[in-house]
This record gives sequence, structure tokens and C-alpha cells, in this order.
Amino acid sequence: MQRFSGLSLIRRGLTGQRGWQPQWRQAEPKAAYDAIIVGGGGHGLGAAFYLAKEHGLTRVAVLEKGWIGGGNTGRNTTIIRSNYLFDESAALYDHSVQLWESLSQVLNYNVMFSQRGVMMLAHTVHDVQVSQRHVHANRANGVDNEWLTPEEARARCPLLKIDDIRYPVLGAAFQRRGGTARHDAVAWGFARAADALGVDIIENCEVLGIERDAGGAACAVNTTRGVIRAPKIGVSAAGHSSVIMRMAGVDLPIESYPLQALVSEPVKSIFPCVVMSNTIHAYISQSDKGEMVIGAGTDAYTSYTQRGGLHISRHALEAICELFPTLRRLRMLRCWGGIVDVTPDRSPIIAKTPVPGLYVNCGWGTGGFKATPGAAHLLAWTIAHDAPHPINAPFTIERFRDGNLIDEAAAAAVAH
Ligand code: FAD
Ligand code: PYC
Repeated sequence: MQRFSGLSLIRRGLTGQRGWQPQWRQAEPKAAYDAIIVGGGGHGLGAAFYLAKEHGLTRVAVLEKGWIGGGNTGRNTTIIRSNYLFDESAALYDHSVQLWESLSQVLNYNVMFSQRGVMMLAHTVHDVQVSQRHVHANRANGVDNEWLTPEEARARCPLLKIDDIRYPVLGAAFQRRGGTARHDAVAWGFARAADALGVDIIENCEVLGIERDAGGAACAVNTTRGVIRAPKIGVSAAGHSSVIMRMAGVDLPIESYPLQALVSEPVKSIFPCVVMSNTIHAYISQSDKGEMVIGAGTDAYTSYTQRGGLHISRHALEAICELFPTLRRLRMLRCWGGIVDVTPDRSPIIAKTPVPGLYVNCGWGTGGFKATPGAAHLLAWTIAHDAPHPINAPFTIERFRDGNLIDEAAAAAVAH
């Protein structure tokens, strides 16, 4: 890591930062690799990193059609939690939280993981029953979660108005180990660490087709930078997963929707934890720069445009202003959208596919940032072993045919 004195840092800032070393090489595509990962988001970069670090596969390329982290990894509201209902999900999401807890050390890169706690509000009797069921199920699985009275919720987040509003707060589930991380740093940290292990990170390289050999196995990708061969191809392309898998003749049960978020002007530190409300489709936290980071629900219609309808964010802002009246005077700075890949049971797919040599990690919908290290770790395992790890074994494509659904609609509900 480069170190600079204060003066040299100022000089470099004023001279356009010339002389700073890139964090990863601008690799040219080779004719062949041992494994290719399609998609240079946190999941894809992480999978390449774990393939190299834990499975000794270093002839690996990550192919990204745009720039590293330019997809949902750089567009999300960075909420991390593992308070999902079913045993399979608790194991999956808590695997990820455990990896987050040491990720900065493992990557030697500060991903600014902050376990400031995630509070999920209940506004109706139904909300209370569902939330308390989650608290009990989580605790039975060794995942921390606790029930707060409305007053306890306000004590944790003093700006929260709990009564005399359209959405009175009847209580809240609180996961202390939940929190946030810096999304760009996650992409950059995985990219730098993977590159250092020999992985080629190839930006501006769009995959246009997947070739199969005479036996039907995936063997190469056609890209805007030529044909690249590999006996193992992993697809980790979020909202475009179904488009890419169709190139190999695999239809995924996925619909892609825009999901948007917005940030305010920065203010002093006023917001100690993350607050989410499933019922009113709004969530909020404060970034380390001081901006209030706010998100809404998905648009009602499928689309590949990276922007959402104005009425969706307006609805979320109205709800946030009622819950936190102090924030009414804040000016919003930016809004943006991403394309999220939603499965019928709101749980992901991390699996082998019907095409030998082709693996997929997708279906994270509105909630895959929290899973970045876990999903990457398990995809790498599945590719290396040509078999799933016990944690991702239930998250197959075939569960939608066989009826073994893992219905996490309630846990994912804030944005779905
Ligand atoms: P991405 O970062 O999208 O990476 C996929 C990459 O594939 C992209 O960079 C894309 O350019 C590339 N690609 C696509 N097609 C091709 C092609 N043909 N060839 C080559 N490359 C291709 N999750 C949470 O857990 N907490 C949150 O608070 C949260 N908030 C969100 C808020 C918003 C507004 C959005 C949009 C999402 C949110 N999510 C959240 C979801 C989360 O962002 C995603 O599930 C997660 O980041 C997916 O990571 P990824 O690496 O799979 O995808
Ligand atoms: O999955 O926790 C989540 C989430 C929050 C905002 C969008 N997704």
C-alpha cells in the first residue's frame, strides 16, 4: 500500500492525483483461462478472489461489460443483516455476516464495515406477529435479534417519531450485528486482492454469447473483445442474469425490476443505526460522509432501465418525513436506480446449472449486498468442487420445479 505525507497528499490532490498507482492491472484478455466469471460486481470479484485464495485457481478472468462496481454493487444502500426466517437462509446470510466481520483484515482494505445495528419497524398487529416470529426463529438458529418496545426503539434512534402519525410504531426487531459497509470499497478491495493473486480483471468486455461443445458443456464466451475459452464459467450478473443464462439455453425464473435510492446533503452525525420499514417501503441510514441514504420499494413493472418512477421515491420520502419529522428540511442531492433480479420465493440461486461447466449466482433481488462475501465464497466453492457447499445446496434452480421453495418474502419485503 502506498503511503503519503500530509504535504505530498495535498500536492498530489492539486496536481490531479498523477502518480497514484492503479489498484489492479488493466489486463488484456487471454485466449483461455481455467475459469471465467461474468460480472465484475462484488459477487463476481469476490468469487474470483476466493477461487484464487482458497482453491488455488489463479488462471481466472472476471469479465465486466462496464466498470468494476458500476452495477448494483455501487448503487445499493449498503444494509447488511442476517435476520431471515428459514433455517437455510439463516445459515446463508449469517455465513456472510461472519465473513464481513473479518473482511477488511482478509483483504487488507478498509471496507468500513460498521455493525451499528439494523432496526425493522412494526406498524400493525400483523407486522408485530411476523417480526416476533422472525426474532424467535433467528434466535433458535443462533442469529442475534431482539424485540424492542416503541419506547426502546426511540431510545435507540431518538429522531424516530413513534405515535401520533399515520404509521404508529408498535415495536421493532433489532439486529445488533447488522449494519452497513462502504460499497465501492468492497468492489475495489476484492478487485485489488484478486488481481494480486493473478486474476485478470477485464473491464469494457461485454459477454455476447456462451459457446457449448459437442457434449453440451459450456466451453467459451463470445465477448466484445473476442472469444475467450474456459472449462468453467460462472455467471454473477445480478439484473442481467437471465439474459446471459439464456445465451446458454437456460431459462431462469427471474424477473428484473428497477430499484432506486437517494441521498441527502451531508449533515452532522445524527442517526445511530439503520432503520427499515417493510410496511411503508422505506429505509434509511447515515453514510460516513453524513448523507442520509434512503431507499424505496421496487417499481411495479419489469424493466432494464437503470432508473425508477418518481412516485416511488416520493412515497418513500413522505413516509421518512413522517417517521423522522426533523429530516423534512433536508435537501436531497442525488437519486439513481439499479436493476434487481427477483425470484418467485425471494431467495437466491447459487448452483450448478443443467449445462455442465456453467454455474450461476443470482436472484438476490433487492438484498444481495449483505451477501457479497458469502455468495462469492459459496460460488467459488461450487465452481471449484463442481458441487455445492452444504450451505448453498438448497438454493438450486430445480427448487422452483420441485416445489422446495424458501419463501423469504417477509424478510426481503422492504424493497420487494
Ligand atoms: P452487480 O454489482 O450488479 O454486478 C453484476 C455485474 O454484471 C454488473 O457490473 C454488470 O455491468 C455486469 N454485467 C451484466 N451483463 C453483463 C455482460 N453481458 N457481460 C459482462 N458483464 C455484465 N442489497 C442489500 O443487501 N442491502 C441493501 O441495502 C441494498 N440496497 C439496494 C438498493 C438499490 C437501489 C439497489 C439497486 C440494490 C440494492 N441491494 C441491496 C441489492 C444489491 O445491490 C445487489 O443484490 C448486489 O449488489 C448484487 O451484487 P452483484 O455483484 O451480484 O451485482
Ligand atoms: O435487503 O436489507 C435489505 C435491503 C435494504 C434495502 C434494500 N435492501
